[in-house]
Amino acid sequence: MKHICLISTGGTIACVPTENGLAPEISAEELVKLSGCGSDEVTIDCTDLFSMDSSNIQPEEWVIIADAIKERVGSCDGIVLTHGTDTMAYTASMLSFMLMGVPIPVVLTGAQYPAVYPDSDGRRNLTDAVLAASSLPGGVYICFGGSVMLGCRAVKTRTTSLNAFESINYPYIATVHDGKCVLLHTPKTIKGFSCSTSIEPRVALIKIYPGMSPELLDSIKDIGMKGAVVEGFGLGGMHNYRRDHTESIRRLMAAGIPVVLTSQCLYEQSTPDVYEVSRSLKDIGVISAHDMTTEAAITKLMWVLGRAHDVESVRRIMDTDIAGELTE
Ligand code: ASN
Repeated sequence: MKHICLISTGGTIACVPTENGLAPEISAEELVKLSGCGSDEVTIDCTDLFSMDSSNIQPEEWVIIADAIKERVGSCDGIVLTHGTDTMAYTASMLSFMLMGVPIPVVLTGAQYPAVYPDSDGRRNLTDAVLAASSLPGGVYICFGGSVMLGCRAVKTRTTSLNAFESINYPYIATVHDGKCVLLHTPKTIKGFSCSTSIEPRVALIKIYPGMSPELLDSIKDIGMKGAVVEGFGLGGMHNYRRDHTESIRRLMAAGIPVVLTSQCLYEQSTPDVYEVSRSLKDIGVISAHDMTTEAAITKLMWVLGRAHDVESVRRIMDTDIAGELTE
């Protein structure tokens, strides 16, 4: 008999139609009843942590979620967290860092359509997530549309389709069908569980576009940002003439604000090494996100800034694989 803790936080899976649109109101207990995910082989212990559209999930909620999971590690075989899909990849990435080395599976799931709708994907997703949480090795995952992904490699790539998430630059962990969770790839084991929720949310995420004013980058210092992720073009290029972004990034780094370079492309790695136009970014010491997703890069930077304060220490941790988010 497996013992699973189900923690609900809201999202479409828990929504009901209201005068003002879909609003999350269904409890974890009701979700279990609707999906029929309990069985003779599993007991499910339900907790309603909060009931929010995930567009409102912020660093404060991540800390509450991580603490709720930490409290339950040791008293159950796995945890299922129901969550809205819109920011699920951010939460899964942040939990991967906050709960580094978690010895049991923590499986996030949700739905594109409310579980109360007759053709909702939510009931299947929840049943699949309970199966995944009963059988996977320790780690943070997203289970959605029959696929299980490492939490820090998942990205929401579709607004309405049932296969809303993809695993980016990393193999799928498992597939769930016909009541079976089939392991496809075993993630590396991280020894020693520690829950570390100290983070620095004052981090900017800036997408470069043709003609963008470099003052936009400069201004993040004036509004108190402690770090930035910059999405460059392709491998990580950006203007270095007429409007010189490199010079703005140099000023930020010199002021002790670490800048992480990532790509606007979803797949494959970013690097300032290849093109002349971005070589000076390397010279000024920009930190490469390598093949991390933007969701992993921004949440990792918040987490790293919670424990490291100078640019070189931040670089060292950003360059180190913590939870499978990075191919070293
Ligand atoms: N707006 C919803 C949420 O993220 C979307 C969903 O769950 N499908 O909470």
